[in-house]
Amino acid sequence: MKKILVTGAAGQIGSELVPALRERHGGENVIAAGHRTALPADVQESGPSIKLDVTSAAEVMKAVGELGIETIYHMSSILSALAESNRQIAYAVNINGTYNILEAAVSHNVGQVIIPSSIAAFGPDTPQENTPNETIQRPNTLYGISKVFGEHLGNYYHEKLGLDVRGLRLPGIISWKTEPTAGTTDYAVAIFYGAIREKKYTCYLGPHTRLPMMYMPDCIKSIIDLAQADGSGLKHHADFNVGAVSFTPSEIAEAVAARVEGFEMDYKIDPMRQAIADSWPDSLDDTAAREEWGWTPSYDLDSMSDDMLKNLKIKLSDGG
Ligand code: AKB
Repeated sequence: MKKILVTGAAGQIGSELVPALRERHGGENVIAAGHRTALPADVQESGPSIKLDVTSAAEVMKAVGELGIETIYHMSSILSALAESNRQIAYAVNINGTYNILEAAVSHNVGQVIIPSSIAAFGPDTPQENTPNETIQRPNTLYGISKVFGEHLGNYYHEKLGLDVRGLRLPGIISWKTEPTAGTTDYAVAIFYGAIREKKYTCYLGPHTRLPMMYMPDCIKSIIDLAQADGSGLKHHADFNVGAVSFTPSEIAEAVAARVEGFEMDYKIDPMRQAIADSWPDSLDDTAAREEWGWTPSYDLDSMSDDMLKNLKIKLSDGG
């Protein structure tokens, strides 16, 4: 069987996407590629892995060619908050890395490339409620600019070079396995760690900052469903809105307090992350994803909070 390459396999999404793909396609067929951060033990033990610096065109070209790759899930990305303070690395990974992956894919006849985009591909001029799939984008963060670049480049490689590139604009992702720390939506993960460890959390976004969010099982499902969708039914390619839930810090705090007795949240606003969050949509219109490949999320705020607390308690009591 032809091989699947997952870049960014140590990251929040990559570390859960690899096991999901291995379950479907067999452990030996899914190659986990990481760079600086060590891969989680289960990813390392359940199939092959390589060290891959996506900013090196030569390394990417060699790996894709020598490993006989048929599909690439390009998950490497420097997230919004870190990208603002590390422009050079963010540019190298998010812009050059994406270009290197697409060029290697074309050179080695890769069948399909999945490149996630983000709600960060929108900006302060975008309509914030029920943001349409096609609308003004104009992001004002380096991460957002790199995501718009990835969408356009993906659509270009599809139209001009016949490469099957697909991508979706993911909301903030909530998960218990790998804690994200470089983004703007990460408060919605950190709140659960605070609740379990000390029954309190200090939030860096204001109480009424509404953002689109999604629980990890829905995120993995959206990525795999899009990859497997019949291409003949797709009008969009690298730029699908995918919605799930939308909430504010005060609403998730209420959901956590209903489940963790004595939980309290206070606020210490981080102006940089607040400005980023204020430039992003409150909610997404994902009609195109629903109509073209049958997207439907399963988790709402309550079911997500129940599952997060259950699994994170187990992880933290095991010393994770
Ligand atoms: C971030 O906050 O940077 C990411 C994203 C919304 O893409 N979680």
